[in-house]
Amino acid sequence: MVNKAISLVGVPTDIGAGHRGASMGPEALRVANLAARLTRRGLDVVDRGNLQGPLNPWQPPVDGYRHLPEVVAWNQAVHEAIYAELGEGRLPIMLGGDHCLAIGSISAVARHCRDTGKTLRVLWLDAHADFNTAEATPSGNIHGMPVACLCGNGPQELISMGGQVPATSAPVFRQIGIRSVDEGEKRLVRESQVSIFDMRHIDEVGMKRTMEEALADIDENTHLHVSFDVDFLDPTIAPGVGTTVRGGPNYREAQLCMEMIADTGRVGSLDIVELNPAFDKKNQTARLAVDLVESLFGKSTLIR
Ligand code: B3U
Ligand code: MN
Ligand code: MN
Repeated sequence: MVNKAISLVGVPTDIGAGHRGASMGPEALRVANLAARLTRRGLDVVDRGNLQGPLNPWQPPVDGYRHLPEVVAWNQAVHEAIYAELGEGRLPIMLGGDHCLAIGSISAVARHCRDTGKTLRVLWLDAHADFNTAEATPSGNIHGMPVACLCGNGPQELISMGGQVPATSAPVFRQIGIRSVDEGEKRLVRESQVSIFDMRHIDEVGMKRTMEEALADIDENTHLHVSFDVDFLDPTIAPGVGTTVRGGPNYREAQLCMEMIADTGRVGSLDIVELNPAFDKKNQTARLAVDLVESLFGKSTLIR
């Protein structure tokens, strides 16, 4: 259980995505009652409303990147907001928005960890490795690049966010649920020290052992950041995302994943990203995301 006050920070943009609509994610999570459900768990929750930034100009890539100046502007706003919340001793939940925004949030968390002497561990729950570069990307969409940027491989404006280049490093990451990696991206991932627990691994050893491995060596000095890309989930239960990839974790596996993270008691910040209400049915994916976030904050079926 976390005993910190929680701040919800909405970031209504799809600036880094390949489909429009993730900009509606923050409101869909509010409509699914995220704040009230966490408050009901006894947590002190404040909704800070939405950050502001440029409109999506919907342009083709320039030098391998789509909308780079706008992506930088949104991430700067995210960085400042998340860093401020952490500085006040609060636990920020970023309501995305697409996954490019993790550059701002995780660079802020890394900066906070440097300030406070904490050890950062990032759990990256996603169907994708998000390790593309301008050369490797098939799309130019920066939501496919945040992990590479955070590890120092990307445009100067994004890799220098938060003052230190790189903002963090590959060994900090544990990627879970991966099942779609582009050809050029595969080589980059292999050459990096990012730990990947892909779907084959989960199939072979199960979610329980996978999470034990991903959470190994966490101690009381660890700040756990969870970057929850909703396309982590199997599309049969979570259709409301821009890029569905079949063969993801089912409801029970996803619940166990969240419960085991909760059991560590070390969650210090969270992103909920890539929720796209334009693809959803009756807000079911938002409601599922809220269920899972409740588990992440300590809800379990039995009293343990
Ligand atoms: N790897 C592809 C697709 C993608 C990455 N992240 C999402 N989609 N959500 C790319 O465009 O980089
Ligand atoms: Mn992602
Ligand atoms: Mn994804």
